[in-house]
Amino acid sequence: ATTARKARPAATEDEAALEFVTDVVAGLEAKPKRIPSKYFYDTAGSLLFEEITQLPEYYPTRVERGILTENAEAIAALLPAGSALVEFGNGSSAKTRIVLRAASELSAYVPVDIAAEFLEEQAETLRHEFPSLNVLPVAADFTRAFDLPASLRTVPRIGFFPGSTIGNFEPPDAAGFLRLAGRSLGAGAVMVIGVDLIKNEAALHAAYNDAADVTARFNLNLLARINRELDGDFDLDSFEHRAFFDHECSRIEMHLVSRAAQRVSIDGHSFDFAEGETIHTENSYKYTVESFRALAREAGWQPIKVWTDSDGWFSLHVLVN
Ligand code: AVI
Repeated sequence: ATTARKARPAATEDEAALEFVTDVVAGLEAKPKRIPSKYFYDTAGSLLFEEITQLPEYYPTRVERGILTENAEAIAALLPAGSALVEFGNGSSAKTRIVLRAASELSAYVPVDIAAEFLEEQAETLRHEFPSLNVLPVAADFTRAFDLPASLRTVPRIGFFPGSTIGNFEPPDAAGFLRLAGRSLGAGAVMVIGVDLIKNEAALHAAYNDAADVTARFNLNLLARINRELDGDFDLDSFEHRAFFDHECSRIEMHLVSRAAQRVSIDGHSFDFAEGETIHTENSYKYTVESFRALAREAGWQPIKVWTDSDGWFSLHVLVN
């Protein structure tokens, strides 16, 4: 078992490195230039994202935590006793603990994440905090099909996907993810999912253009990561952060704007930038309660309950498969 556990992350890491260089080269050869937002999250990027979640302007984390705290008992009541809670992501957040504390009759907690080492560390911490809970981490890319531990074959499953991470998927991919999650979790499974809502543009704009420039550093870290891991020579001072709300698409777009005409080399390839040309680095889709419910239905889930905060800024949905 020890060998299997060690071999899996190593193979996954090699594949991930190859996919990173392939995606970056293809993305910078495309017009307009783009890089998938999943590459934000190396160690430095994950720490910067942690910092973002604590910013006064970045309401999603705070508001969702409030919804979970206020409705923890009602949420727990919707989860069948003896179920396994399968979190899409590493479960390092305070939100996981709110659910684990309220749903005391869970048989297991299964965080699923690609970052194997961090996942195992977080699992160990949770085992100490919840000694009677069976914590069974799965090192896998949760956007693809993965196997749940065999011991859970006959146990009802609950999916947990907080943080509005679903908003970073293109809507067809969000539906695809939900469909796949439905297959992994099985018929009759429950899904608890956080979804950020459309709101006044000033609040949306501020959340992605914070005064302390943490989001700018988070965005620019992508270029620093390419320099570190792919032998790139991006000059970070000659790119700047841009984020804005696109009404038509109901999404925040993040870009890195080239301040000058320049040539950048990465892994032996060169890329030319015109002054003002951008790399599109992220979309963060915002939904209405109804537009998200329609997406969930299209992906085979039945919406049974939704909570929002009193301002209607964030929603927490319960879906049944
Ligand atoms: C992880 N995800 C939900 C964040 C969001 O709000 O779309 C990522 C983020 N990008 C900039 N700030 C936060």
